Amino acid sequence: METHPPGTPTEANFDSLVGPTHNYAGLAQGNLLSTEHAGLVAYPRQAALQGLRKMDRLRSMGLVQGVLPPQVRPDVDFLRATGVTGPDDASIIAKAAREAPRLLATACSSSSMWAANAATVSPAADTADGRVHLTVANLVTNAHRSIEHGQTARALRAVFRDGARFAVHDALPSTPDFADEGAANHTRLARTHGERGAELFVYGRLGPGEGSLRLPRKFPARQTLEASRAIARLHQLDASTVVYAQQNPDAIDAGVFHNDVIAVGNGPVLLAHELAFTDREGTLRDLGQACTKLGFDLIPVEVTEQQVPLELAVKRYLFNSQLVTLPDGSMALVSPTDCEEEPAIASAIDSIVADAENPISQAIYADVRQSMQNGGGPACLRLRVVLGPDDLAGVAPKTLLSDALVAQLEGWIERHYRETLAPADLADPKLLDETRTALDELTGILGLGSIYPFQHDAVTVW
Ligand code: SUG
Repeated sequence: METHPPGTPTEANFDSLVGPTHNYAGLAQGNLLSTEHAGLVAYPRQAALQGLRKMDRLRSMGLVQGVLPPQVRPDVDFLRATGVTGPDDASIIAKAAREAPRLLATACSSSSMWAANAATVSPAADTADGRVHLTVANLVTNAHRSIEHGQTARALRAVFRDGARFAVHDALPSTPDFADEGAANHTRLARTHGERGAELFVYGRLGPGEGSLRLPRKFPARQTLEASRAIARLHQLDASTVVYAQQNPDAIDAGVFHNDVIAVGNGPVLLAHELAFTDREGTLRDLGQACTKLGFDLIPVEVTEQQVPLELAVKRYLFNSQLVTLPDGSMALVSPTDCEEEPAIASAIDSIVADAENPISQAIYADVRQSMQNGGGPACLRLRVVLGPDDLAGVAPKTLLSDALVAQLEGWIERHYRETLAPADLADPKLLDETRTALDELTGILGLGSIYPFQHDAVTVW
């Protein structure tokens, strides 16, 4: 199938495969679904297959779909760095299980599966040097996520391999001032994917010495304005089409730990809950002006508190839907099945689809329940990258989903993933060997070369 007219830039979605250690440890403060499901038995094989089916569904709709590799877990280097030492990996894992189970869970998290947090991406049309810029997110707010960025940078450089087309920036300094969660707090509005766009950066707090804001009281604000500004500079964006907006602190306290839990944009459309931003009117005004400057009208689609209370939106992840442009130019909203099952949300989606004022003409439901129970919906699982034809040629070709790759990955998941993983299973030293074996094979399937440090450590000293 022709996925887009030749020569036209398109948006590719790169989803990360769920890792073999997918589990429920309740590690993410302020993420209510993660807290609620702590201690549950997880189903890693099912989780990975759910993710793969969602990717394949999008591909069948004519979209370009890519695959990102998971990370090695448990991260034994993290355990060593936090003082859990021993003569070999197995004894370090055993010691952590005995003496520091929370650290072991931290080292085991498969959280890199939420690719929306891998990086912030600006397409070539927006950047001064005409390259696609990606800044890896430092994810410094949560320990289990702060250990992702080194490997994420290696993986992204292997996938977006042509340096003439892509600039992959290392994560910002890992300090609270530069706390950054990647594309989850960034939205791009453009008439079409290939044209210049307005970039909206949403932050929860300021850096020190920058004045004061009303802040959330219960839960952390994971993104700073300072970090967003640094990314806009690194990406060489035109300041006149960049908009910064504060996330509503009450929404953060209600469980909106990322902006993509309460808003999603695509093309000229911004679908958002009315309580998403501190200054709702000012944000829409600034964004509207930036869009006008670029020659198109912003199409805001707002959901009111009366239609869908914030609490329900957070529980069912309406706004964590993927809003995508189909090859015929219309848009589809890809929502979690959890939305379809909740009448108030299903009816809000029906009204959005029926409304002729916006181009959203289709609702599609994807079952990503295993990820949802950790607070990750369809939009969390993907990193959007607008690619022109030349950019596409600079991507590692075997990471792009095809019938053959789907079949290969299904087989790979069936062979290497456990059916269940209970909290106590994290102590099993065999998990690390299983994960390494699986990932070693995966780098071959995806044609990525040796991107994991263990693939270079040929000699183990016992
Ligand atoms: O960072 N959950 C992730 C979910 C990330 C969702 N991403 C976006 N909204 N883009 C987080 O809160 C839970 C892990 C655990 O509890 O085991 C977790 O990390």
